Amino acid sequence: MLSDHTYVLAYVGLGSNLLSPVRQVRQAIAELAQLTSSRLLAVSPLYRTPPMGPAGQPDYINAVAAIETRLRPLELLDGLKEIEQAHQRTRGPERWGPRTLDLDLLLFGTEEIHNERLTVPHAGIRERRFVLQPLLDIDALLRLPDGVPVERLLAMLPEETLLPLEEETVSE
Ligand code: ATP
Ligand code: 5RX
Ligand code: CA
Ligand code: CA
Repeated sequence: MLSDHTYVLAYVGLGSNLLSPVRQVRQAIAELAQLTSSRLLAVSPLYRTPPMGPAGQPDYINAVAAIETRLRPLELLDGLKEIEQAHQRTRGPERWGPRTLDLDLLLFGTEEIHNERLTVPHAGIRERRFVLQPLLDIDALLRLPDGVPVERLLAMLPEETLLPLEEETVSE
């Protein structure tokens, strides 16, 4: 199936900073593995990261998952939003406030998508170490649709190391 061109390799960013974030992210990974017409291929290590954007909220747990999918981009987005809802994601008064679970569609093959509901590659991808480092962990040679290596984007960010929570093993 890996060679079936009707499958697209998509990358999903996971983030949580409320109600046991590690548990939220682990559970979300299990739910991503159950997405229809899709297969979970790889998961990065989990990282504990200081909040970017609004300060004064808890640290985040961030990770990235690679998924092979036959869903179209908006169908995949709907699936991600369903999983967020299953985690009681609520919206406070403030933009970018703390959340139980955030699932962002980072990359969808080499497609560039710009519509009302979806911007792919994700609009923040180039500036966020907590996204770029786990992408690099999964594929050290990964490039964005414009051809820029993720490795190069990481090198351009201000020096700061992300420490993985622990090594995640694939087999049990
Ligand atoms: P950011 O997108 O900067 O990380 P956020 O994750 O807090 O911020 P949300 O409130 O979760 O933003 O999402 C708002 C809307 O963004 C969603 O309802 C969705 O329609 C839209 N959106 C656009 N592009 C994407 C994408 N690539 N992945 C997920 N949602 C997206
Ligand atoms: C807004 C991200 C402004 C960066 C956002 C996360 C900037 C976060 C996350 C961490 C947000 C979107 N911080 N902040 N992890 N999401 N560490 O997932 S809100 Cl500059
Ligand atoms: Ca986000
Ligand atoms: Ca989001």
